[in-house]
Amino acid sequence: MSNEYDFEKVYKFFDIDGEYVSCERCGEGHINGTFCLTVNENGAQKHYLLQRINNHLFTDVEKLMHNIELITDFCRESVISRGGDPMRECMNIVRTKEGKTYCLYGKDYFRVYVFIENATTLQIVRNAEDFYQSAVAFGNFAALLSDFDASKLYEILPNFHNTVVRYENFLKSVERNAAGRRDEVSAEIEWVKKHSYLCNKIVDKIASGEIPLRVTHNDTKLNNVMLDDKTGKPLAVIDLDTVMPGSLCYDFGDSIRFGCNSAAEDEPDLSKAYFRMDMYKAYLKGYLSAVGGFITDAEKENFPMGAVLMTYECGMRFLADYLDGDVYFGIHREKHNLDRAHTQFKLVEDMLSVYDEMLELATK
Ligand code: GN1
Ligand code: MG
Repeated sequence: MSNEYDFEKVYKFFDIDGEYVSCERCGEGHINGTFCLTVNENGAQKHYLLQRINNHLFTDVEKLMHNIELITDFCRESVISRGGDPMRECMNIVRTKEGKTYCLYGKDYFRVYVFIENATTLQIVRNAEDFYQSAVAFGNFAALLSDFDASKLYEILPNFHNTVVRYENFLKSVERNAAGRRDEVSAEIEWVKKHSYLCNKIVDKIASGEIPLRVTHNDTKLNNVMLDDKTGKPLAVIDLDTVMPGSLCYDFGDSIRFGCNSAAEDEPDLSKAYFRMDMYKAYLKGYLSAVGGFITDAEKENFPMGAVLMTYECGMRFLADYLDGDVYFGIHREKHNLDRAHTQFKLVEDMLSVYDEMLELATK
């Protein structure tokens, strides 16, 4: 796997001392390719995080990196001002020798970050304490961004969490039937259609101003928080590609989607995947402790709907990609996207069945 790209040539673009040793795939993202680059610097091994940017999705890499540079600079200043360690508690871009934040090699775009040593990301919640901690991390990140001037950011992926638009796109995928799989998944398609009454629940409230637009992360999966191996405490929020104007209801909701699943996002055995209220409570407590001081009642009241919608939307996106022939999300096995869609639909049903309790907990 290590020679997917000519890493030895790519790393030379960047301002990195030391001789190339290796570059191996790491990380679990579905969009960009993430690799751990090792160099030998005066006899010591040093690591970097090298990513191939998916420029089919992020078509304007310049604008993408403009956003990331602003956000990482902003985070670094805040870490420094509170006496933290800026090399471990935020993402640090390694520039090219020409001073750019990315390089183009052949047809591929690459960027490099400083590797955060002795830190882990979790693919599944281990315990309520971890999840509570990740809630505090995402909540603090939201609090930090509440001081960020949104007008400085490009909206990198417009309508990213516009569930109404996502549904329209889903129907187009059904119509196109590009991979010829429509008949196989007719039950799943019907399920999505039956639940489409959910789509506008938050979109309309954002449009009317009832729910405020803020600068949000938009991809608040548990595996986008780095935890310190020694203390178990969160170090940094990572994956800043989708930091854009959005809703905290979606940020809250996407964490719930991923972390309140008793199983992995792609668990094929659906009997293992169910919604965990204990984890919901833990996340809510951590998140409110960080954002409670500035969020509005309308946001809080829509946290549970954010969770339902993010899960519905993600399931619909997985199913659409299955219909399209697996062109968006990276897959590692046959029907991978379909397995992912199934867990999401199961979770939506679970959440709807305990919705009143979720709401009561969020608003009490
Ligand atoms: C993608 O690449 P990754 O895993 O960080 C996707 C998210 C989905 C997520 C589902 C830019 O994120 O929106 O929620 O997969 N990111 C993009 O696991 O589409
Ligand atoms: Mg991501």
